Amino acid sequence: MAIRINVVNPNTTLSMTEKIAAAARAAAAPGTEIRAVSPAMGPVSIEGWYDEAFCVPGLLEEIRKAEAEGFDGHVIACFDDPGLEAARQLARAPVVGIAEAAMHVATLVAGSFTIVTTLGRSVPTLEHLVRKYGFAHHCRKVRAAEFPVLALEEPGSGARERLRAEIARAVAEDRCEAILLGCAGMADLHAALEAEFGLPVIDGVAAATKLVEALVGLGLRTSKIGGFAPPFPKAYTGAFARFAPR
Ligand code: 5HY
Repeated sequence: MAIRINVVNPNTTLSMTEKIAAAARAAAAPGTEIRAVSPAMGPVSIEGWYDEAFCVPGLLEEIRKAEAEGFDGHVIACFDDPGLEAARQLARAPVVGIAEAAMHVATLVAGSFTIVTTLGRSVPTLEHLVRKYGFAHHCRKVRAAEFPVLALEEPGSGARERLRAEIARAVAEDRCEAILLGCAGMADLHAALEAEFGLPVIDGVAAATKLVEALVGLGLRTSKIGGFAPPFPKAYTGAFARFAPR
């Protein structure tokens, strides 16, 4: 079954969008078309609550456009899962965030997991998601390797070495049975890290891509009888006028 998945990198760094696209395509089934985009506006990287807030309008615009183009499913490719519920209000197709996807997949192959992300200021957001999604009993720890998101785009930045060192500490200290890569910019690293550390190392981009394929294959679409019903038509004023629900 040929399906089309809209993968949105909510930050506006196109090299990361390409890396995310490659990871999604590597995971996708032969008949699946991956189209990866960034919003036309917003933060170049998402590091904490404020960046996350300002990535959402542009993200939702990409979801709305892809729905009009008839895409079969959507992936939100940022480990903060920004705008996930608002996107589900706009979409009939399934919408899967990479953090939620990674956590679900992890608990099917491991009894516990540690998340390793970029900066310490992103840790509270991810700890919130762990509780929100119901994985507090599985998550041993959320760790930060302490490098900025865009260091993953810079060869020689030392980001990979810091990530490996933090994973080594997680394996030694946390009694975790899997590692979740807590940033979409790490998507190209999971195979090498799994080989090095000898436990499942889960990339949320691949996990979300396969879960969207599974949901479409099950004939499941976003429920419209409750919180994910379309937003009520109303006026939005000022710069947000064009985002008004029609
Ligand atoms: C992400 N930030 O996946 C998150 C991860 C983080 O721009 N893409 C980003 O480090 O908060």
